[in-house]
Amino acid sequence: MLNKWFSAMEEAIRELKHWPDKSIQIFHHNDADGITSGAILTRAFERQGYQVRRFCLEKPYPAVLRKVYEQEGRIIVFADFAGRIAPMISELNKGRNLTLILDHHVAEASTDPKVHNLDPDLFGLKGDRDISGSTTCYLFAVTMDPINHDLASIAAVGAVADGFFVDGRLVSQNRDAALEAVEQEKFAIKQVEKGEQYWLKTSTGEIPVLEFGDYLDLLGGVGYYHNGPDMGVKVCLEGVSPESDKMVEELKATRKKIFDEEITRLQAGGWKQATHIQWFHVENRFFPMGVKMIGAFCDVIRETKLIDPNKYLAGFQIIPDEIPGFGAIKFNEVKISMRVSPFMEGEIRAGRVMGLNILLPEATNRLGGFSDACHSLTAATTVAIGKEERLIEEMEKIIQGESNG
Ligand SMILES: [Mn+2]
Repeated sequence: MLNKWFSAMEEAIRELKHWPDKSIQIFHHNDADGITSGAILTRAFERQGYQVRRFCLEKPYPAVLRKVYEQEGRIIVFADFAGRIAPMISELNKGRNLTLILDHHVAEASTDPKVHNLDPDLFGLKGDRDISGSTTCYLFAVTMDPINHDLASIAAVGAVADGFFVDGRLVSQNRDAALEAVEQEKFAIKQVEKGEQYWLKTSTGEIPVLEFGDYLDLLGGVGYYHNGPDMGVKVCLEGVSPESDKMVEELKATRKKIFDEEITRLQAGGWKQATHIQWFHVENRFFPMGVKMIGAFCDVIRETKLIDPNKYLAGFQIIPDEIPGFGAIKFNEVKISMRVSPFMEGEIRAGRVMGLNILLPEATNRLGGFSDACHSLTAATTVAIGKEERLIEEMEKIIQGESNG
């Protein structure tokens, strides 16, 4: 199976080298794994002489993809997302652009020979165990040119930050990348009681990789609309600097201020109450933070006295009509993030109440929205602006076992 994956990558690289366009557009995710993926690919393609344009996305929104695929004859690369939507990308592409997908999430096969879905999930590896987005990009880069072996430590950072361990340790391809980085003296592995701790060796000393991952997550998430992802990629390739430290401190202060203000609003009666769901809407008040932050805010309050522990918790945030560096784009969409209190968590785990993975996607579908990451205890989808109240009502209907309409 693995041989097949490497053959598929070699085939894609052959095609890449014969493609007339010598510029590459990289679209990558904004978490630590996605930022390290973007950094690895940028360096690797630049080394091959390509002119690289890099765009960081919180999600591969269909509106963005439609605009991307207005182009023809280009080379388009997706990193740390898009594995599952290869069929949709194939439909949009229709053989016109060379597309490479370097994701590690659960994937579906491409239906366009010009769309190379190189997601290792299609070749027997598990993205939530064996291989991160960053390690996927790293192995692609090394297959393209062994000179890229020096990027192993960046791959290992993404793997640790994505947080998939077996008995507290990286395994499989992720582990191999980390061991390579250790050999290159850029990485250290320390045995601790419950597994391993990972350290990044830098010119200014050793940094715990989990801490460095948080640093990248902050740049990518809190700093999304403030050039944070660019700084994140720079930090991966060149190391942290006083400039990046300053940016991270400012972003932490921004997040604290915005969250504190929102908590004050909720205390002052900013809630809306349905029978089983308590919800609120931050409109555009979280800008310039990315839309991942509505989920992060729900995480902050879900265990506090701010919420009714017997109800589901939902927050809405408007998706700005802009992708940094890519330009204006009309989304007209709002993101909903849902969480639950520790009490409700127990109820869901015991099967006494419905999990968010059923409740939210079902209601979102009824309103023609877009479901993405839905798990039983955390879930997020998007719907058109103006449908917020109806989405809550649909969920109430589902909870009460009523039929559609
Ligand atoms: Mn990832």
